[in-house]
Amino acid sequence: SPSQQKLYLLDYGAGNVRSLLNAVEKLGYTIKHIDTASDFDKADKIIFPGVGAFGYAMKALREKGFVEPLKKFIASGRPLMGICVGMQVLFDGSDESPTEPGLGVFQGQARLFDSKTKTVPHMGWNAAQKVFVDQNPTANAPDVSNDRRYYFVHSYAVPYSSKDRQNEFAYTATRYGDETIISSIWQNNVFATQFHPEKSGAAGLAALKSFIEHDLVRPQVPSKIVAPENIRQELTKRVIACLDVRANDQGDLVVTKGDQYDVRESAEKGGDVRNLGKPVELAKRYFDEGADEIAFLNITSFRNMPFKDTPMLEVLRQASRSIFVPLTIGGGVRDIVDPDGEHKWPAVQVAGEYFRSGADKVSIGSDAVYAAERYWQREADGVKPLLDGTTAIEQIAERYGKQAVVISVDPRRVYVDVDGKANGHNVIKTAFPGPNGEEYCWYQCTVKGGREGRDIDVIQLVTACEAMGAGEILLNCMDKDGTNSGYDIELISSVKAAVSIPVIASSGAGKVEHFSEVIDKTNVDAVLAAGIFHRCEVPISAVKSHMSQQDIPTRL
Ligand code: 1PR
Repeated sequence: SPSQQKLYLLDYGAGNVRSLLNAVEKLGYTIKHIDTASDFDKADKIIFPGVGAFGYAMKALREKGFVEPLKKFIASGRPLMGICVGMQVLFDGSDESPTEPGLGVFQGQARLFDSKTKTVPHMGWNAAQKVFVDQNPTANAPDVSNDRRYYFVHSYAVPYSSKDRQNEFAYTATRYGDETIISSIWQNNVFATQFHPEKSGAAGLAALKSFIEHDLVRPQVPSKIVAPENIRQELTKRVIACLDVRANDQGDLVVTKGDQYDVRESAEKGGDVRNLGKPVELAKRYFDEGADEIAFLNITSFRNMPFKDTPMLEVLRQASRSIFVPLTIGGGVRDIVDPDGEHKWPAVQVAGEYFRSGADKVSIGSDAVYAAERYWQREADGVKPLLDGTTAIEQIAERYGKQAVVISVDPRRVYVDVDGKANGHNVIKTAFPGPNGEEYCWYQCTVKGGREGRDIDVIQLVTACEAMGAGEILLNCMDKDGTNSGYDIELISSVKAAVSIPVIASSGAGKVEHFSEVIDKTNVDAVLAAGIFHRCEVPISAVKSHMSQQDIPTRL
């Protein structure tokens, strides 16, 4: 019976496996870790997660002596489920790491998506469509349904082609822009998904459950294979709930919300930090209400305590136990030193602690601004190579994959009289003139929660961060934050045009129409709001039904 079988997790130290453990527990099962090569013999079933870079995964497997035992396990006919990079490494290789061959269980090569025609990484909720019409349907098939949406996040994928006989192991395919990829495979005792079931809400839990509870051994080769052109494009626009977290004056951890970054009540009202609820409780509510992702921004980053004691680690541990959509954590992701002055935490280790506690992505604010300043300085000085691998962005992306690195930008408008470059900054003509009738502006980047402006504009920042390997831009706007007056379309359009990584629109949402407006006018990849969700003014479900009425693809 499923409850007696010995289920193992093949953890080789990459990214967030806590979500997977939590998902298995949520389904009522326990799972052990494979620690040594001999553990493979004890396992009845193995789940092989993968987060991060292909080369890192293969290297880690090799160094742990897991390559041969894993191949032997697969050959033995016992069920294996691979996830994301855990699926890709089953193939011959990936263009991501040309010198590091894959396990070669399946023929095929993971290729980089074409970023000239679309946003890369492919990030968000998409369909996984069955690619064959099974003449002998079996109850023991992986529970993946054409009608549901699954969470994908990856830059490389194995292309799907119905002509290729080798693709007979494909189970589902997914369309992303002009490309169709294999989104899950199923052959004999191996089932693997490119999407993350542990991050795909109820749909993902169902897929995982079917693997745990059945022996998913694929019967005879299928009959009719669906052509790639018949796989529909289904990627949705994500709706993200954002929680700014800090300690209030009583020392309690609260979700707060600023008005143009000022999180305190007015002096008449006592001047306290605005308290809009408890972080884990509120996040859970947003998951239940259908948020596609949740972000926690630790806005004061608790500088006066050892990093291991930062309450955000516990917030993540608790939140990830009952929330099965991606979690982002930001605030204080940089090299830090504990108050004892001894214990040093390089940014990549800070991020690692967050991932192990349940985060899927980290967001970097101030540190990204400093890194971008150094980047442009090197460029001006003609230093080669331009990238030296020392920044937090590069190191976290290298270790955990670029999809795990979000840049949180806190820009504000600076009005100028003239077109062209203002002190070398990218200037736009604005439909909303400044206080003295200025018709042009640029967006200045700030650090330290908006308290300090720097001599770098938002376009310089995002392009440098993209070059360093960032995977996504969370684009706030200090002028719009908390105003409920709508997103800054001019800002968002200019950033969206400057990068090919996903952009999240943030700051200013006040009603459902603001969400559809920013998507229609800027083609932004995701929309984020805070205040209106916290104050229950507009529920997430209302945003989504409005989007779907406007024919904007959304996960309902
Ligand atoms: O610099 O890497 O330590 O990161 C600090 C992080 O904390 C940054 O991501 C920065 O944006 C955030 N932060 C710092 N101070 C504040 C503040 O409000 N005083 N919050 C702050 C940023 C903006 C968004 C907000 C949207 C939507 N708040 O988080 O959720 O503007 O709000 P709305 O829908 O209510 O308009 P580092």
